[in-house]
Amino acid sequence: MSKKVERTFVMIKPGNLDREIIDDILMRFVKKGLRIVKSELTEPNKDKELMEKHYAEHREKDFFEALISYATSGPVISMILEGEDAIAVAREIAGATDPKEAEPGTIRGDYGIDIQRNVVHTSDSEAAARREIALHFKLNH
Ligand code: FUP
Repeated sequence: MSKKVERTFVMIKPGNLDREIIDDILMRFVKKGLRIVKSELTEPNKDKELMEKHYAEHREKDFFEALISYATSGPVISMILEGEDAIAVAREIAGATDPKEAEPGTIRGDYGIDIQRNVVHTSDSEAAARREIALHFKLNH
């Protein structure tokens, strides 16, 4: 199958900035060949609407309120990563949603605390990547 250069949106979630794991997380993506096109320390804790839009697909779920409350509990690092098959590669590096199920060697497997505090978000499709990049960086890439 041919590979193509893609961009994906990655976010290091609240509660991780003072855990001394940020450089390791960034290096995992870079070592796999993804380039950091843009990165920003942002404060969605001051922008609940942004996170409600980010997680809009989960609006009807019973965990939605808790998820938004966590997602807006502190600053995050937002990034655009680019590379071959960037969307799938970044999700592989992140690991399964629930850290209990994530393989050792993945970010969530190594650093995830529980399903909510699972360290990173990465886009799950091309449409999601486009939407999330536009939403978080207020522009289209
Ligand atoms: P992922 O694409 O791996 O980030 O996972 P999902 O889109 O399925 O879920 C988005 C976020 O909702 C997860 F990162 C964590 C949170 N979540 C919960 O808090 N509780 C749940 O039961 C399921 C997901």
